[in-house]
Amino acid sequence: AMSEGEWNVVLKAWAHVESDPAGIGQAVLLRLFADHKETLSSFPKFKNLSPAELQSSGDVRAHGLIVVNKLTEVFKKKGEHANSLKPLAESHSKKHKIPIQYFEMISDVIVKVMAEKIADFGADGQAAVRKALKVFTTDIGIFYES
Ligand code: HE5
Repeated sequence: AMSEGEWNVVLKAWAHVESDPAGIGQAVLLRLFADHKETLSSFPKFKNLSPAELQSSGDVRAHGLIVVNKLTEVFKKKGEHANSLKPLAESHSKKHKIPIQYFEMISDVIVKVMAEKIADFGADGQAAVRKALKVFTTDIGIFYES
């Protein structure tokens, strides 16, 4: 579990993400599709787009915003997030059929994109965000199995 102090480090770094949630969300999805091409086939709306079309797609940007906003909501709960995660886990496992590994992939990508975009995202900030995303993914995974 995460300490109060670790959650506060996460929320301080995440405040930079909240200052441009659509831009960061778009960058995260584009990097996910570039680094882990298999994830693109989970998106019926995106899977037939070329790399150039993905770059300029308003739908990709809109979905990036939805993903970031959900993480903002979850992180602000500082671990008391079970009630938020259940519908998210059920839609991803049953409806969208997203392998849990894709949550690990997007977690790595989020930390990479943050490291590129945030000037003062040091080792402690990166470690705290990585840990928060690990808790998030583990707790989603519990609902996947049940
Ligand atoms: O589940 C929903 O709401 C509870 C539907 C909207 C939604 C989706 C859909 C939300 C809020 C999220 N995703 C949030 C979210 C946070 C984590 C980091 N997602 Zn999501 N997703 C949706 C993730 C992680 C994640 C990894 C992958 C490969 N997600 C996906 C894929 C995915 C897909 C295919 C959809 C369905 C909507 C869509 O296709 O939008 C263009």
